[in-house]
Amino acid sequence: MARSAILNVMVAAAAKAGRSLARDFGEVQNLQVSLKGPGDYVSQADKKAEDIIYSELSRARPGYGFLMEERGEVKGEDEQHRWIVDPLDGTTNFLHGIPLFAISIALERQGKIQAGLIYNPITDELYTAERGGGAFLNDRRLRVAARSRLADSVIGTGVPHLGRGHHGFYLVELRNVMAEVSGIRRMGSAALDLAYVAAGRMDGYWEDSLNAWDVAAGMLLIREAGGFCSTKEGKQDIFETGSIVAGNEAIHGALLKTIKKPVKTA
Ligand code: 2AM
Ligand code: CA
Ligand code: CA
Ligand code: CA
Repeated sequence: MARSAILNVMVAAAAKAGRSLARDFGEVQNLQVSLKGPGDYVSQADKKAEDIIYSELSRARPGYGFLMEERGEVKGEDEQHRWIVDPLDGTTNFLHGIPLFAISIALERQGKIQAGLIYNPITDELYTAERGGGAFLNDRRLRVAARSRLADSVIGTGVPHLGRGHHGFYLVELRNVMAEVSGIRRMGSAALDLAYVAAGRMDGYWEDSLNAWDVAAGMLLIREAGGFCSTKEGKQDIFETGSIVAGNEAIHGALLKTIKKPVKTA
């Protein structure tokens, strides 16, 4: 598959950062780890990977701005373009030796996501998408799953934890979804969750309290794989509230309805 110049730039940055993450994953017990907030860890591995991506992308496209998890917003001279980067999505998995984590890189042009990449350096699975150009896992074109009933579906989610607000509403959502689906999965990497939905491995996914860098690349992957994603309120701009619901058209619609069902008192 011939990749565009911009995807080649993103793939090269992710490959280099991925080698750094894979090395650090092999010696995870020696990494310096610090706490950003309750339950919110960051390691040297996150920072090294982010530094690599920052310098590779800056060199290839001087002047583009950045929004990165560890650096925050870095304004560029070029106000049309911005990279949205999570250098390590799934830090908790990483620090526990669980090989479910990914690099997520998206390129925004005039406020629209133009290209997206999600890369798991341990499985060497590379997900890429360009606006209007389809979504791919390595060289294979992706399509969201075709199952249209929740009863047949496996649905991914993210479970709130220490430091992520009050959780009562989530338990209601989870109870509603549990009652209607074939299975629920909790992987611990929002970027991989979205990539798995794009690849048709999971039929749908929902989570709250996410940031742009968790979802920017994954949303494009899903849309380019024929899927739908929105906030829980059905808004297209998921950066507004930080919740996300994804799936094919039928599952996306069914999930939106199901998570909002009122609490039943038995
Ligand atoms: P991270 O590993 O990059 O921090 C897991 O459900 C998802 O939530 C992951 O994408 C993870 O991204 C993110 N996450 C983990 N801890 C978080 C926190 N304290 N606040 C917001 N998002 C978090
Ligand atoms: Ca983090
Ligand atoms: Ca993240
Ligand atoms: Ca991260």
